[in-house]
Amino acid sequence: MNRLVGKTAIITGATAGIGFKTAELFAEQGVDLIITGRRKERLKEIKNDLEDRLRIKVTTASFDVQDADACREFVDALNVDVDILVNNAGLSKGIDPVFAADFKDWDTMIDTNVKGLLYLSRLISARMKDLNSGHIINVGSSAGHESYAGGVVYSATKHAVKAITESTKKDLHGTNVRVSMVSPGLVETEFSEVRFDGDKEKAANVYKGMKPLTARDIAEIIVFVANRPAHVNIMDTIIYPVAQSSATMVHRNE
Ligand code: NDP
Ligand code: 8X3
Repeated sequence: MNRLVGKTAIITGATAGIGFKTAELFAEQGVDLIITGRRKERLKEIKNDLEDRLRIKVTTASFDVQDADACREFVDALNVDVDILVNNAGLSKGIDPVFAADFKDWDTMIDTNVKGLLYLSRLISARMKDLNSGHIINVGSSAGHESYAGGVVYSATKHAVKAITESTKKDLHGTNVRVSMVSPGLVETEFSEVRFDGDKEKAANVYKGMKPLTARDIAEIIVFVANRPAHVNIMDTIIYPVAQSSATMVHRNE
């Protein structure tokens, strides 16, 4: 049953990976989209493609979620009621241990994964509360449930996303606004290339000898979470590929 047709969804980080696939699958369900990311040209290409193919309305907004003023300008300019916010924009930088990592990488992860997600949650949840309707879906991670060596700050940011999701749900207690989190394990997207500063070989090694999740696998879960009846609030889902059993237990064929 499609309960999504005619709704409007904001998806942050829709220029690639999970965000892009989520945009496409929502569009296939008849959802109008507001897609964001820093890559303006890519947003335009996606808008043209989805509007041509799927006859829905796509609005684009290019800004950096680390920039609080830009987040505010984006939300102030919205002239529609938002039914769904998918807080997906995020990244990991580096895999160094705590005693050797780069402060700049830490700032980038905290400012994007935590502060960016908070800015948009603050601004959009206020509107949803006034409307007494809406759904915030945060993209967390298996790393938000289990920390791993070399992932000190990435794991911390995703543990923060879990805490933010739980508090947001409680802050909106008694309203009809839903708050959910989707927590994937290894998904092959641009994620590892970004983590390793464009080193494709290092990125490919993350998924070597195993079948990782695809962006579509996770987008399907996000759409499922959004498409539940209005009284059903899925708090979290942890999704691993079958070859993964924890952050570091990954079965690989030689
Ligand atoms: P991708 O690198 O493929 O996509 C990341 C998206 O986030 C891009 O669209 C990028 O857009 C956007 N983004 C990054 N930084 C910013 C910023 N400062 N401002 C605005 N947009 C930004 O990675 P994934 O699709 O894999 O990642 C999506 C989410 O899923 C992230 O939150 C990630 O932590 C999470 N995740 C990923 C997993 C994986 O294994 N891949 C596993 C678990 C969770 P642009 O560059 O145009 O700004
Ligand atoms: C991403 C999962 O294990 O590659 O959230 O860091 S991992």
